[in-house]
Amino acid sequence: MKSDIKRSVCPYDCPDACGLLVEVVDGQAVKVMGDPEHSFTKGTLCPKMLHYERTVHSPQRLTQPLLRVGEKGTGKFKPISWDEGIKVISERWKGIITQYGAEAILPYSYAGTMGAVQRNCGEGFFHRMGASRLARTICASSKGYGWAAVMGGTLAPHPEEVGTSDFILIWSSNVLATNIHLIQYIQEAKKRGATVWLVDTYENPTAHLVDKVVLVRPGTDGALALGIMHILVREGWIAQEFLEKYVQGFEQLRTDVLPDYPPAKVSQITGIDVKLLEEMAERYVKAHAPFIVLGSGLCRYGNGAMTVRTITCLPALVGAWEKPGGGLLASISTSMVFHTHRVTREDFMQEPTRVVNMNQLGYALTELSNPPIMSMYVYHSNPAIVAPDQTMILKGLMRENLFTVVHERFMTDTARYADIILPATSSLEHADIYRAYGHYGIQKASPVIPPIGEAKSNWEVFQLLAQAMGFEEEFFQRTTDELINQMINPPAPWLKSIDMAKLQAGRPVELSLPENYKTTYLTPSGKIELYNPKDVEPLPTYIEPYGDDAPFYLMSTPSVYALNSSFNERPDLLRKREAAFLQMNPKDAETKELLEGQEVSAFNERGEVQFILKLTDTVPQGVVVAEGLFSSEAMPGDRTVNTLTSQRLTDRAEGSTLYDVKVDVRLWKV
Ligand SMILES: Nc1nc2c(c(=O)[nH]1)N[C@H]1C(S)=C(S)[C@@H](COP(=O)(O)OP(=O)(O)OC[C@H]3O[C@@H](n4cnc5c(=O)[nH]c(N)nc54)[C@H](O)[C@@H]3O)O[C@H]1N2
Ligand SMILES: Nc1nc2c(c(=O)[nH]1)N[C@H]1C(S)=C(S)[C@@H](COP(=O)(O)OP(=O)(O)OC[C@H]3O[C@@H](n4cnc5c(=O)[nH]c(N)nc54)[C@H](O)[C@@H]3O)O[C@H]1N2
Ligand code: SF4
Ligand SMILES: [Mo]
Repeated sequence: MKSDIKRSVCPYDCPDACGLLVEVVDGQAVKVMGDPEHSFTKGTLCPKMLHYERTVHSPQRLTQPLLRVGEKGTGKFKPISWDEGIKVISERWKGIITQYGAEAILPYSYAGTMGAVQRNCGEGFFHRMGASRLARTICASSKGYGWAAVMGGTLAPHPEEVGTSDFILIWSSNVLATNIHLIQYIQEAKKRGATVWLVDTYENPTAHLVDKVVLVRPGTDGALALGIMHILVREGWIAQEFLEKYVQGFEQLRTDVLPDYPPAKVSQITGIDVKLLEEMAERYVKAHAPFIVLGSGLCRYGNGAMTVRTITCLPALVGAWEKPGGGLLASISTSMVFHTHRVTREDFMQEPTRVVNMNQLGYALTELSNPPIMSMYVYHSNPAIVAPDQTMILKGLMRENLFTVVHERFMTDTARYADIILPATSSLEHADIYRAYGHYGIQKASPVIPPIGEAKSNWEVFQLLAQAMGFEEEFFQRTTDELINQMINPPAPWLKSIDMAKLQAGRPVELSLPENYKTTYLTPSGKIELYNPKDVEPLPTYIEPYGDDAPFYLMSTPSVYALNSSFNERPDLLRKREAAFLQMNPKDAETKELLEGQEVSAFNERGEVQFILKLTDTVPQGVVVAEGLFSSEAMPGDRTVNTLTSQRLTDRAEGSTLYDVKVDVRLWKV
């Protein structure tokens, strides 16, 4: 039988955005490989995507629209036709709009696919409707805020820089799981003699790759950064010329802030030994080109934005930005290369509508009034598992008068609560265009196989819904390919530097960076702003995280074998994860009289979740770790980890505080 190799892109919410080669036989994807032509991912894939064909052709794929026939949440549905499904939805929505107004309808979406069209196309539809808007801040909005407070719109360093650094600080990231292709550059640097440290709250799996792990008390990294800066200034280890030429506000930071953070005090806050603090500062300054790989874990605290802002100040003090291999990589943004507004269509909104924060969905579904949320349309997200405060969310989803539609590839926990489920295509079945947040590549993808069953893409569904709602704008007639073309034509200035024919042909292309971009600061002052006069708090400082009144900080961190709640459909990957473990230090277990392998429950004022206890010295006392977001089916009990997390927001940018949560632990079953 004829076999074709076709190009595609990994659609998941991962900085690497790998180029894929898909072997297709008779309309079936039979093998998925990395594309060697991709300049960052170079033909290798992570363990999750090596067998993406198992996800795409999984027997668990939803293939038909479904209508609920049982109690909410019980997962009892009967198949219906697309026509019927669209009719029921549009009629319910028209009724809700008449009775409550369109703001009673809430779209809920996040990052099931990162493709610029499929991810964003619902916006145009819901803006036209006048629905409530969703503040999509669950991931790392506070990180973006913290970076921008110091660096404005400055371009992030090319990841290749890591390869020429001689001191790499992986700060709050588990790159082995979340940014696996960065490791090639880390290894390259190590071969040249670089030292690599990890700053984290536990020895996460990346610890195997590094020379030293610095364990910090959760949520206190801001104090750590201030402590290091205190030592740099105390010792006169600062890059005076760089500061004079490129930096605003060093004097204010030096006199108004840093004296408050001597090593002894910082040690008390962070739990890091004074000696180690001194060593860290010395290593940082004595390195020729120190590089910080800044993960997102630490931004998900009540002080997250300020923490990121404070750490972002560090490279300026030692002039790291001037050196090849020096700097700090928080996240790469190339948003200006696509005309995304042509898909999000803010102009369709007659007047600004209500904004609901996605981190406070529980509150929105149970308490919000004027108007209450009467319908929710969920697409490429799984809020019953990924969003904080599961108890409140499930209470909301159980509301008999809430009309819930879920557009999904699988019967997720959220889908179980739907009134109508619509089957979604996977990325191999629809077209899109992708950029990345871990490199400067972009790539277009065409469908490589036909849709599975009756699945439709996000855009196809919005087109059907628009028609049924009577939205007559020509926009809703455009094909996916037309939307893609409108995003890149005429090319934005930055896009002019690339080979458009190559992009159109679906091959990976890389944007080129301007010369001297690492010393070109796109801030209001044109300098790195240690002092930011536009911020309510013009100088960095340390703010305490929220915490809770409980003994253990809970880290619910990414798993190597899953991506948020995606990949729960894969028995092969679930087997690798073994079970939903709660990792705890043996000394804490002794105090609590708990034993390895016992079924325990972690609990706090928001609820209780069952886990299998795993004892390990890689987790310090006072911290417990649950890697990966499991479906409720894969848990020992009926609840999943976000029962324990809270709807509290970050200090700025309304981000999630998913790690700023404490629990107690007790025996559940022997
Ligand atoms: N395999 C896999 N890959 C993924 C994901 C996944 O779930 N699985 N998720 C994807 C998504 S959506 C994102 S946003 C990225 C996130 O990827 P990264 O930016 O790498 O961030 P996280 O892995 O979320 O950060 C978690 C790390 O921060 C640590 N941490 C938590 N609190 C603190 C703290 O107070 N201080 C310090 N120093 N460390 C702390 C945790 O212990 C953990 O090791 O990864 C993406 N890639
Ligand atoms: N406790 C805790 N909670 C977390 C995190 C954590 O570290 N700890 N991480 C947080 C972070 S960083 C993030 S970004 C969020 C992520 O939250 P989400 O964006 O909700 O991510 P996923 O869990 O991957 O769910 C995506 C869903 O989209 C579906 N899907 C995929 N492609 C398509 C498509 O083309 N169309 C449609 N309609 N559906 C599709 C998938 O089947 C999947 O069920 O989770 C957050 N939640
Ligand atoms: S999840 Fe990340 S590392 Fe894995 S294939 Fe996709 S982009 Fe690449
Ligand atoms: Mo994320």
